[in-house]
Amino acid sequence: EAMHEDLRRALEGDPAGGRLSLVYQPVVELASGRVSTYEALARWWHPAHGEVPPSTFVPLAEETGLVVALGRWVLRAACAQLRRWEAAAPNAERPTVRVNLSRCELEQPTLLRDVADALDHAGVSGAQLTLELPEAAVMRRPEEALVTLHGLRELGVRLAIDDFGTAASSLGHLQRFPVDELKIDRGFVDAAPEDADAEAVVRSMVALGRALHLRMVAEGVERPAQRAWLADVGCEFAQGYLFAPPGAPADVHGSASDDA
Ligand code: G
Ligand code: G
Ligand code: MN
Ligand code: NA
Repeated sequence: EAMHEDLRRALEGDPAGGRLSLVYQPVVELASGRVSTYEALARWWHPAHGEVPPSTFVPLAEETGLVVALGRWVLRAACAQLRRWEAAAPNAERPTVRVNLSRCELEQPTLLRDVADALDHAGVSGAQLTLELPEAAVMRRPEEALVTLHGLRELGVRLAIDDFGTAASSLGHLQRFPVDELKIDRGFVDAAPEDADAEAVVRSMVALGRALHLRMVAEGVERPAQRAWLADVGCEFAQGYLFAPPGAPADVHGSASDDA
């Protein structure tokens, strides 16, 4: 009965707990229209309840001690997918992937080892992995986060602040954090460019990020007018339904893939 027991089974690969998978959503370079990388998003298909959203099962995992196992599963599955993309297109540029971490995952003492193990196990380079860290997660205990972020950087992974703008970053911390990228929360992108306040806020975020030499990614882009305006204000990358919704890995690369 208990949902977390089913989640535990699914994490162990027992079909009685349903099935975990990853879908992938592209990040597009606005100037060229090229897909630059893919964000992995976890899905859980439960035998009785159907699709359970990550906004439900990630907190469930956190409350029941399954969060370490879930994080390991996601990292391993995403790195394994990198290998399959490489095998399917050996002469292409090395594929890259992005994985989301919750605050709780960021604060796990096993995080560095788990990331290193996932990379080693799949035989992929740290440079092929970006970790998306919610702004609220890194800003909650910034001194501790700083140590973790440096440790992650030593593994060669890239770091992005996700949902940027939602948690009142201290600009001092932002400047000191070894991050590569800011993802502007879709709440700001939604209303822009028509809403003058949203327009000004996003424009300022892009200017700030560029001044700090950070790559800027706008999320939740749904309309052509947003795309044109973002390119105009100097945001180089974007993600959203306008380009593609999250999809199965075979869809995103149009080539062979096993089930993740
Ligand atoms: O995929 P969807 O839009 O439903 O994602 C909803 C939320 O769940 C997003 O905030 C996303 O970052 C988070 N999420 C999706 N997949 C994962 C995952 O593998 N791990 C963690 N920690 N969060 C995830
Ligand atoms: O917090 P995070 O950025 O990881 O959330 C990713 C979530 O955003 C995914 O669940 C994905 O389905 C959703 N998403 C991606 N693109 C769009 C979009 O253009 N519009 C809306 N409304 N949601 C989106
Ligand atoms: Mn994200
Ligand atoms: Na986000």
